[in-house]
Amino acid sequence: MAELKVAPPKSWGHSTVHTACPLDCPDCCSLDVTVERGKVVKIDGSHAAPSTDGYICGKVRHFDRRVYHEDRILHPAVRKGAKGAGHFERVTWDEALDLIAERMLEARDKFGSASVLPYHYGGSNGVLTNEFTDARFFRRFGASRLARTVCAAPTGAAAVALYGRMAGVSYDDYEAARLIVVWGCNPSASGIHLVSHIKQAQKNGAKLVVIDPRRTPLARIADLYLAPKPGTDLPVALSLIRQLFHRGQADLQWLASHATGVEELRAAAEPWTIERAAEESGIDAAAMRQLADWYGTISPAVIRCGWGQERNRNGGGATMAILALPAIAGKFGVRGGGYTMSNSSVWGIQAEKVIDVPVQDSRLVNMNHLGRALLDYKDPPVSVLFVYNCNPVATVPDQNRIIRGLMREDLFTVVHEQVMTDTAAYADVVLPATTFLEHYDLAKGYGAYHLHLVQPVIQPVGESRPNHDVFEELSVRLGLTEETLDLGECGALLDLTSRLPEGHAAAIMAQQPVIAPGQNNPIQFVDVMPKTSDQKAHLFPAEVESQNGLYGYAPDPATDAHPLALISPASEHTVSSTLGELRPSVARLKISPADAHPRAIADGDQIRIFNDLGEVHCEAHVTPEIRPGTVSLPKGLWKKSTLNGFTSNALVPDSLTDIAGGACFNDARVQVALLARH
Ligand SMILES: Nc1nc2c(c(=O)[nH]1)N[C@H]1C(S)=C(S)[C@@H](COP(=O)(O)OP(=O)(O)OC[C@H]3O[C@@H](n4cnc5c(=O)[nH]c(N)nc54)[C@H](O)[C@@H]3O)O[C@H]1N2
Ligand SMILES: Nc1nc2c(c(=O)[nH]1)N[C@H]1C(S)=C(S)[C@@H](COP(=O)(O)OP(=O)(O)OC[C@H]3O[C@@H](n4cnc5c(=O)[nH]c(N)nc54)[C@H](O)[C@@H]3O)O[C@H]1N2
Ligand code: SF4
Ligand SMILES: [Mo]
Repeated sequence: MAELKVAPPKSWGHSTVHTACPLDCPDCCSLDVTVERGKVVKIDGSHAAPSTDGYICGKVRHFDRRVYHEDRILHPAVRKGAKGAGHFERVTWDEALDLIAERMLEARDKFGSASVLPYHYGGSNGVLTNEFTDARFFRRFGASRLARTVCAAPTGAAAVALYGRMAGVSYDDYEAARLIVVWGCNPSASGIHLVSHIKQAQKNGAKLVVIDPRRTPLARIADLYLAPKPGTDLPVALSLIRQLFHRGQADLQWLASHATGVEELRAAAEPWTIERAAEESGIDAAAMRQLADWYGTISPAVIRCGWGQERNRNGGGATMAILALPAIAGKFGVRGGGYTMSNSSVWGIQAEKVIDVPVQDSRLVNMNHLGRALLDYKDPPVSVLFVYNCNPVATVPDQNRIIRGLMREDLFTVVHEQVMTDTAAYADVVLPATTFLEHYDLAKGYGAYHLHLVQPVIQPVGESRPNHDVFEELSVRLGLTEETLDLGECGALLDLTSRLPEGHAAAIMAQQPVIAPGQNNPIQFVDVMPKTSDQKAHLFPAEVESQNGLYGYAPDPATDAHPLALISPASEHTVSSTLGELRPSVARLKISPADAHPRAIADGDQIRIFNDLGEVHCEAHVTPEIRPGTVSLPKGLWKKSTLNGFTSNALVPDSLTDIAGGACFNDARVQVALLARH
């Protein structure tokens, strides 16, 4: 492997630095960042990655507001005063790290090393800041393991089971489709670079179908819009499958040679007539028949499957049934035909090689059960909680239980963060973290097929440090390692990318985004095959454990007291809760006129949303853009964005999805009432 050294940009005067956006977004944009006298003055999209096409979202264009925000954590600090009050006193890095090392050793002596719980999700979602030196550190220590299930657990399990995570249809190939089905996905907020290709396909004559309880921007321009009750996609998809078989539109010949489990899936779909699925989902039966008709007759047809349909008790089965559709209808094998789910695994990056410590057999904690883990787990109790890359008070189910857990006087909480989040306020020690404009990372798209080098464009703000510095230093302090990895050197970076041909690794280091080898614009079942044992689609993967039985349906959890389904989808203002500090005003609950009028709620009124788990006070946005029976609050709100300091997750149960232990954000069932007139 070539010896390459990554150096920070030489000139800290006026310069434009090429880098990439690693945030949790499918698009993985290439960026040009302008720096003047060491400060970021402009962030823009570049043309280095074709899919970026020179433009980026507003969130990252203004990311400098986070970098220099008054809530930015500038130095390590220890708690002064009550937990959660947010009062801290500055200490040095040495003092902070010594204290953390001391408390970890104390916890190990008293309760065993599994009493330390690392708690993290994507953070900036880069390859080096995530499941890397952090994993090495916690494995060496023998800490509890975390099942990272807050997102994409059911969709990931479904995609693995059916197709071994086959690479998906690329964004630009949507222009070749004649029928596009956008299912549980809102790319206008969550991955904007797909939208222009969908619009171009429409200009080329393609039909667009959107399946979403909310009228999203794409739903507004769709040829057919289906608004299911949240959590009912499984019957909808199964009824389409049934209809395809009954109308002779299942591609039996293709299925015979490329799929297994066909008869079992057919049997599972058989009870779901269009009428019964329409009744269960609240969709008009004629609209469902229209979709079945189009999907049975129009090719190429592509499904953009998102994550909206996974976040409920049926999320895994629903995603499996949706992903089975292109196989049943014989949609693979042509450009613009098939599906796109997540492309996150196409790189085959092997961080394990560098981590070099096997996964320990220690206690496994499902991250959706954080509140329970903190309050109820006894053997051993959670004594040290180490939060990084995550803001669980804002983003994880059952907010009240989590807060009660974080208030435990005998819990020692470390939070490594960029800004003073709602979670950091409960820390015993806060450590300042760099942003992606201040450290090295590798960014890989999970929609776009790009892998880029992320490099520091400015010096770390304040005393902030990247994750690997913190974990490597702590490893040394705890006597777990002698040698530390310097990510300014290329070694670790290149090792991670060593599955790439050498030229590609060198290109990445030279700031050229690299496209997944052999997987740019793949035609499914031609250029890429399922990564299953026999390269076939496994339509009834019996090894999958489902709480409902495979393709089994669990009914709506609504009650008379809490009849409304609360969803909390991605908004264009934040990435999960990242940038939530910049949200200026009180959040608004989308509620349909049909639900608002009987409750005497008018647009702009102050309202309470409540169930047995909690209560949120905010304002009403009365709009026909949400289906009756469903209400919607933005995902990722901070406490300051509501009137009483609680957000959607205060109303979300910590029940788990049918498959893979995922979060059931959209199984929150609530009542809404007037609080005060506008
Ligand atoms: N701007 C922005 N971009 C983001 C993010 C963000 O927070 N903000 N988050 C990033 C992350 S972490 C992820 S995982 C992705 C998520 O990307 P998406 O999947 O596009 O986002 P979601 O908002 O979770 O869900 C998509 C849609 O599903 C709908 N929905 C909710 N429940 C159901 C249901 O039961 N059935 C159906 N059919 N639809 C339903 C919602 O109304 C929403 O419009 O986006 C990423 N990109
Ligand atoms: N109600 C509801 N809740 C949801 C969802 C929903 O649909 N509804 N969606 C869920 C989804 S899809 C996801 S992916 C999760 C995400 O939930 P989280 O993992 O909590 O994601 P973020 O809110 O983006 O918080 C990440 C934090 O990491 C910090 N960070 C970023 N980079 C670094 C770094 O390099 N080092 C360190 N130490 N910290 C860093 C950021 O400042 C940020 O505060 O939220 C989930 N929460
Ligand atoms: S968040 Fe997504 S759209 Fe915005 S710059 Fe990053 S990759 Fe691009
Ligand atoms: Mo996510």
